[in-house]
Parts: sequence; C-alpha cells; structure tokens
Amino acid sequence: MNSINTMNTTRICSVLLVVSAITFTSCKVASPQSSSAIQVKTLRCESLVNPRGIDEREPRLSWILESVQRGQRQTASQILVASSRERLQRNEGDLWDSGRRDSSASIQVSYAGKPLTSRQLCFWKVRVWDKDGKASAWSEPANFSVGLLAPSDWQARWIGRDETSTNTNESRRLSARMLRREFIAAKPVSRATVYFSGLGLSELYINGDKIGDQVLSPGLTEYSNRIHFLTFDVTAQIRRGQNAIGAWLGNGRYYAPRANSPAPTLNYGFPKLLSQLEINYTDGSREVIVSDESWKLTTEGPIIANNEYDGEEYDARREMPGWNRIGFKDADWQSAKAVSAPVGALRAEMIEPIRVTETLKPIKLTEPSPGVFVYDFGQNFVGWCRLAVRGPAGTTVKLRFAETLNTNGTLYTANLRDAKVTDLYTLSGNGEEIYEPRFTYHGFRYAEITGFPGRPTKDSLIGKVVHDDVASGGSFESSNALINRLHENVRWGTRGNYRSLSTDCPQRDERQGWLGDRSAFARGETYQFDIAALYSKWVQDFEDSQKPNGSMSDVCPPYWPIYSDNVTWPASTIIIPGALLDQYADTRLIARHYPSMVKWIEYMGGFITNGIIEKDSYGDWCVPPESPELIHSKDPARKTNPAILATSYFTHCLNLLSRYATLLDKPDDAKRFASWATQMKTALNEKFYNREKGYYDNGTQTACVLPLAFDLVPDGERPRVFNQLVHKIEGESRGHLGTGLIGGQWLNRVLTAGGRPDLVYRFATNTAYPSWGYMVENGATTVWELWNGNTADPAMNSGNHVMLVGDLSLWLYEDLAGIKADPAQPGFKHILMKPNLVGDLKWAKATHESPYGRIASHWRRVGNTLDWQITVPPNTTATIWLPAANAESVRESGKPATAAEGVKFLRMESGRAVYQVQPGSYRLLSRPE
Ligand code: RAM
Repeated sequence: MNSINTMNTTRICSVLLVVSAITFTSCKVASPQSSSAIQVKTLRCESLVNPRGIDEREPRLSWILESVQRGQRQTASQILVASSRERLQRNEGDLWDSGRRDSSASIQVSYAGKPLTSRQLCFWKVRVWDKDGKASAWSEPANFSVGLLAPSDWQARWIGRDETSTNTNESRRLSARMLRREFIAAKPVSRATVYFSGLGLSELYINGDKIGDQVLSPGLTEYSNRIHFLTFDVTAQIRRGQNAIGAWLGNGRYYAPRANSPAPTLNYGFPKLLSQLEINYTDGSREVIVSDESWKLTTEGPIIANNEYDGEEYDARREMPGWNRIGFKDADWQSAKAVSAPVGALRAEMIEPIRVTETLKPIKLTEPSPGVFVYDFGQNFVGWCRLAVRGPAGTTVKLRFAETLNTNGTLYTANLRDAKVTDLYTLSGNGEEIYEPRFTYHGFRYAEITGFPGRPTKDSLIGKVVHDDVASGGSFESSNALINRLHENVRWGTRGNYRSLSTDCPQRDERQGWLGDRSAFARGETYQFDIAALYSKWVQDFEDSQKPNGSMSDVCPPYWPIYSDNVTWPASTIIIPGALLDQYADTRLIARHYPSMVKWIEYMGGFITNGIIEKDSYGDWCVPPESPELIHSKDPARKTNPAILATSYFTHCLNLLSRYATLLDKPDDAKRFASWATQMKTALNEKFYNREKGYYDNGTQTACVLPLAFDLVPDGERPRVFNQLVHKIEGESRGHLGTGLIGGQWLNRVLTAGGRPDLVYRFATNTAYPSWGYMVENGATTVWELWNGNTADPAMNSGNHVMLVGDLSLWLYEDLAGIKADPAQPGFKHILMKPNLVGDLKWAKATHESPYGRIASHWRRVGNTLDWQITVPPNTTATIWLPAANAESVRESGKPATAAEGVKFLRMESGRAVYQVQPGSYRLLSRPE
C-alpha cells in the first residue's frame, strides 16, 4: 500500500472510529499499520498550530490522543521532524527521529534534534504506542518554521521618517505613512519568506495582496526591550519579473497616543518599518530585498490621522490606487530615511495574532435627533465598524462609539474620558465606498453616524469583532438563564480585552495591561480561552518591564511615565505562572521566569517591617460603595486594611515561589521561601487576628477570604473565620458579596471549599445591587468596572472590565460543572471532578479543551436521580466525586459501577462516592440523597 492510500485509510478509520468500537475492528483489518485504537491529533508547537518563524531553539511539541476505547494511554512515542514535506512522507526524520521513546509524555515534549538554525522549515509527525503496546498510525503532518535567530541575520534597515508632516492635524495623530518599492524576481522562485515588523502598527502588501490576516499588528511589547517581528511564507505572492512591496505604518502605542495629555503615555519614537524578503530561486540562488533608503515613502495617503484612542480619519479622495502594485508612479513620494533602530531586541511573535473574528449586524437603528443615527449592535464588543456609503465627493461621515446611551437615545460618552473615539470618512464620490479603519479600535455597543449623505440603513454599518484569535478553552451551560448570560458576558469581556496582552478596558483613554485585574482571574480564563501562548508572552512583558532593582510595575508594559508598584498588582508575576503551570503544565515558563520572580520578592522584601508589608496602592479596589454615585467607598467598615491585603498576598507569593523552587530542584530556596512565609503568617496573625472575635481586623469579607484562601489562619481557627465570612454575607450584606478586585478573585472558591457553594449560587443568581445579575438587569452584556456602574461617576466607569468577575468563571467550570486540574499532575494529567449540585439548578454542563484533549462533564437531576456524563481524555486519569447516598446503588452505563470497566471505587466521602476513573466516556447514575 502506498503512503497516500495508507493516509486515506487512516482518515476513513478516524471517521468510523467515532461511530463505534465495532467499526473499529474492521478498520483494524483494513489498516495493517494502525493496530492501535489511538489516533494522534492536534499537533502543536509552542502551544500554536503550525507556527511560522519561531525563535525558540528547543520548541515544545504536544499532541492530543483520541480513542473510543476506555483506559487508553500512551506508553511510548516516536517523533519525526524533517526538513521537507517529502522527507517526512518517506519517514525520514533528518532533523530529529526520536526513535521509540518509552514515555507517556504527550505534551510539552522538547525538541531534541539537530540544532535549529534561522530559516529552518520543520515538518513533523508523531505516532504512539498504546496501553497494549500497539502502535498507532502516524499523525497527519504538522509544521513549524524558524525565524531569524541572530541580529546578524538581519540585513534590512529600519526606515521611516522621523518627523511630523504638514498633514498632521494634531501632534499625536500622525497620518499613516505609506512605503513602497519595486523589485525584480529574475528567476523561477522556489520559496519566498518575508520577515518584518512595523511600529507601532503595520500592514504589509506584496503585489496588492495583504500579507496575513492579522490586524493591529505587531503585538504590544515593552519596546525598549523587545520588538516583535512576523514571518510569512510569500512564495505564492512573488511573480517572476517585476514585483511591488508596500506597507502602511500606523502609530499604535509606539508613537505615544497621549504624549501631550494630562495622563500621558510614553513615547518610543516615530513609526518605522523593517522588512526582509528572502527569495530562493529554483536554481539554488537567493536574493534578499530589504527595507532601506531605496524605498519611497509618503505621508500624503488617505489615513490623514490615526490614534488608537481617538480614532482614524480617512480621506478617500487621497487614495492612491495601485500604490502597492507594480507600475505605480511614486515620483512625488519622498525617499524613505534610514532611522535609528528601536532599542528593544527583535524577537519572534509567538502568539496567535489579533484578527477580525466575527461580524455583528445591528439589531436596531434609531434617529434620536435629525441627521443623528444610532446603531445598536445588541452587544458591547471591541473592534470597529465597516461603513458602506455612496455620495458626493468630499462629504465627511462621522462615526462615534459608546457603550451606553443617554436617556434621550444619544451616545453616552462621558465615561470615555479624554478618548475621542471618532472615525471620520471623507468620500471620494466613486460609487459605493467601503471603509474599515486600520489603526484604531473601539469598545462599544452603539455607533453613531452623522453627516451621512441621505439616510443610512441597517446595512450601512457592520460590526467587526477584533481580538487575539485565541482558541476556545471550552463551553459552559446550565439550567439557569442568568448564569448562562453571565458566562457569556464574561466571555465577551475577556476576549474584548485581549490586545496581545490583557487590558483593563477597551474604550476610554486607558486600555492598559493592569496586572491586578487578571492575577487570580487568569486561572478562570483558561476555561474560556486557550491563553497558554498569550499569557506566557504577557509574563515576558512583565519581565521586560522589571526594573534592575527588582521592582515590577502595576501596569505591564508600563506605557506611562507615572510609575507605580505595590504588592497586590505585581503579584501576578508569581500567581499567573502558577496558573499556567497547573492548567498547561508549563514548567519551562516557571524555570525561565524564576530569577525575575525571586528578584521581585527580594525587592519587595525590603518594604517589610516586623513581618508586615504595607505597600499597597489600591486597597480592595472597587468594593460596592455605600452610595450610588461613588466610585470608591468611604466607609471604613467596607474597606480592608491595606496591610492585610499586602501581607496576605506576599505570603501567598512566597509559598508559590517555594513550590516553584521545589519543582526546579532548588531545595534551599524552597526552604527559605517557606520559612519566610511562615514568619509572615505568624506576624499577620499576631497583628491582625482577633482571637476574641474570631476574625481579622475589622472582619470584612476580604479580610476573611484572603487568610482562608492562602491557608494563613491559625490552626483550629478556620471555622471561626469562615463563620464570620458567612455571617458578613448572610447577615450584614443580606446575601450579597462585599468584595472588590482583590477579595473577589478568591471568594467563590473559599466559600465552596468551606461547604457553602449555595452562597455562591445565591450571589450568582442575585439581581439586586450589588451583584453581577444587577449588571445584567441593567443591560450589561459585558461586566462593569463598578458594581454600581449604572449610577456612578463617569470618571472611572467602564462598561467592559473583567476584574469584578473575580473567580466566578473559574467556579462555573471547576465547582459547578466539576472540571479541575490537579496541581500534583499538572496540565490535567490527573483531573479532579467534583461538581456541586446547588439550589434549584437542574443541570450544568461544561467542556474544557485541556492540553490532553476535551474533558466533559454534564450532570442533570432527574427526580431523585443524578445522571452524570463525563469524558476523561486518553493519557489522563480522573478522580471523581459523585454525589451519592451510598456506593452500592451507583450504576455506570446500565451496570453496577463496581462492575464497570475503567472505574474503581475508592471511598465514600461526605455524601460522595469517590472513584478513580480511566480515560473514556461514562454515564453514572446515583441517588444523591
Ligand atoms: C483602573 C484600571 C484598572 C485597575 C487600576 C487600579 O484605572 O482600570 O482596572 O487595575 O485602575
């Protein structure tokens, strides 16, 4: 059988295997190479599918196993990495043939072949041996390529124009620069690759085609340390003979959008481009077309102003048709200047880019005053609008954006602060004109059009949803409609704030990577989206932003000249890597980031006095205030002592660091950080724990939550502190939460661990102030910055923040549906499945796309019976806690569970039957009472 046939047979088998195990038997006969019931799927390199231009010399490879058989796992694997597709097809791993490795590792396997060099193409595949020692078929091939690894690989020069032009109508809103040159590809091309970066934002074209589908690119970095470049295979775009290459350059954050404002941002310089196009000819020769002074540049293009916060101005009369194709007359363009290179080192962008991921049609069009048209997209989202318009040349259509409306139906823009959030389009007058901005984005539900020639229709605007194109991390649904809506709101808000890092908000003049908003929230995010690559990039931003003395900014990258650092926000530098470790088994991140974490700890250690650290800037940010117009509470009883926040967080960080040190085989460090943590715990309790009252300081919800969450409560006192928390919630707050950004990130799990998941359910289904449901009742389709977002002062009142979600999304997946990673075997190698049947909830179901594959949990209450269907992916195991009055009556797929294959009863534990479960799909029936 030739290899093509083998592949086809394998593919057919894959389809049939899903149908039933019986079909599989016949496949086995048809495909002699594939005798195992396992298939190898979803190959990833550095958490990405077929990444181009990586700069990792030992990239980690992962694959997912699929099987309909229970108990399937990998006992060995073989990885082939070849320098060409053909070689791989011939099973020649000329770069790496791992041979048969007796190992169960199917994720994060480091490449260990020939040293990878710049420009290397790598084609790879994997096969595995299953639990019975049978080999699977080879996976479908995957690939990755290496970018430019060394500075000396770059022949290109940074080019641009380091001055403002006459067309700049405002100093921070330069017109977008356009650059071009033509070149000849003299011979037939075998391969062409372009490596490029354009700061702040850029688009590259070859012969009129946009290269790639990324937008708002490259990703944000701490430009004084790191600049991202992108790599594209452009073989298909290069023609034999004359060719044209061109680029747009926008300002982004590099050319500071707010250098002259009262809340300025740092300026890194004028926009600039670096481009290196390498053409390999079929005769083996090579040509390199680089950015240099032979390029032409104009600042007279149609984007006459661009600024991320204020919007884009486009004058279609200034379009230059064919500017990025051959034959364009660029005689009146200037020569591009070689400009100084940015300070940061060039590194590959190794995240999914930002893309337009979805389009939204307006659900309503109104005209609150003559000539003012307001579109309602029905959803607060992040991106921009595509405008379709016909009219006379010179007509200017104005688009403005807002999250909410005034009572008279006009846009409410007070909460956008200094951001103008306005796109202007001036018509060329040439038939139907379509416009989408390139170098700005808005956070909005409503768009307003004025100046439209005639009456716009619903089709005049289409919403474009824009964010890092991260894969879905799973799904959640339940019998409670409000909880489902909250889940959707969290999902919209979370993705809308992905901007190659996580921003606090997408709409006003801020949009920064505030660390505190995502510290513990990040763990919950992993269930919504695959943030493995995105967040390891952001952790790198943390490190790049760290000062030599160890200080870590509250905002990373710190695009502000006003610098602030405290404990709770930068604690993310220790907390987030822990979440990535547990959820994705990313041990390399821990190893690489370890020195930076230690440096931060040592630096912060300098602020400790007698075991207490008071360095806190924001308190428990945004607790529910006592009166509707307030941003921050003034009531001391609602506020948590900053020293409790900072000391608890710091102690938690020390314990995490001790865990990381153990993982990295640094026992001395592990001991040192653990005993330092113990000293701080003692100091915290001595200073703030009131033994008479059984709580800390003034006993706020957060003052109870943190010591409980971080295991800081003195032995035997836990129940008292927990009771105070419950008393606070049930008594004083009448069933409401009273936490802000800090306490809320741990509240739900603390209550659940203490046996009160019902209280969390009560919050989550509450619609009275303060609650998430109150936001929904008042029209929120994302999550507000403030509990009282509909009444508070607009000075700080975003409609699309995620920080107040706290650990709600985590709770939905881990505690309601019951899917959780076991830190002892990270990356979901061992899964802890412990659902909670709460209140009147009839069912809940969730899936999670774990590194080992899809995990599923779906429970339903039918009369007195609990019907729980679960899926445990191959090569993992699970411990499940099934609510059951006794183990005897539990049935699995129609049989007594004791007789079921893959299920082993361990013990009864507080009204639950606990089982060890092998990979597979199961249906368990029990009587919880
Ligand atoms: C606000 C931000 C952010 C928060 C900081 C302290 O301005 O929006 O969410 O982390 O302040």
